[in-house]
Amino acid sequence: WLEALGPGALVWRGGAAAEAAALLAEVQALVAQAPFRHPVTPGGFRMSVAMSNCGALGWVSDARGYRYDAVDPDSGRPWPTMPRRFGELAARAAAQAGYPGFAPDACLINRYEPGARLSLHQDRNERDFSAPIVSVSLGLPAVFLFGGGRRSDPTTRVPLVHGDVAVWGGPSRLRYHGVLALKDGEHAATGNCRINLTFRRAG
Ligand code: MD3
Ligand code: FE
Repeated sequence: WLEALGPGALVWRGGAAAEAAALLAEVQALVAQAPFRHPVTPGGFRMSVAMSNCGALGWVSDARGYRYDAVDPDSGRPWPTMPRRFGELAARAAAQAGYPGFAPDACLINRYEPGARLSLHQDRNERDFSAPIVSVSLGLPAVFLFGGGRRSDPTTRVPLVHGDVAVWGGPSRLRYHGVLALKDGEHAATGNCRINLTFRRAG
């Protein structure tokens, strides 16, 4: 079922549950080619979330800044191809939310281990903010923080569990957001971590 979060933003509860195992098998194959790493922010901090990418473009961060790049800086090779199943799920979710024709060219794969968090930020490295962002949660549950147009705006807490698919577009596309520190736990599908797939039109 669909749960509205705000203008242009909703969660499709359980939207990926039926194919979660297949998605995680794809993740395993992808990170064999482009292993998880902890990016360093331009300010010099090691991120607690481990990341990889697939698709034509991947999100990278280093001392020079945040950007999308076609090449994995750790290997010098292009990012692995986005599995067909990934793009189709993202497009299906976006269409249900009122964004037909979503064709993501970037999939960021985030791995949260207990204690890992993502502080409040905006996603603004993409070229075109008219495309939504679709995110798929797998494994351990997390608490998502959904803010407003300014960092100081109040936030609401949204629980995201295994199989949930969220779509953020339109007036919500540039809202501040983050993820609270992951609680320790064990999930049958992922063990002691949460995997989040974030689909974007970046180029
Ligand atoms: C709301 N990832 O990678 S995805 C990120 O769970 C990121 O790994 C989180 O934020 C995660 O940048 C949350 C959900 C998300 C992504 C983009 C948004 C929510 C958003 C953009 C605007 C508003
Ligand atoms: Fe984000």
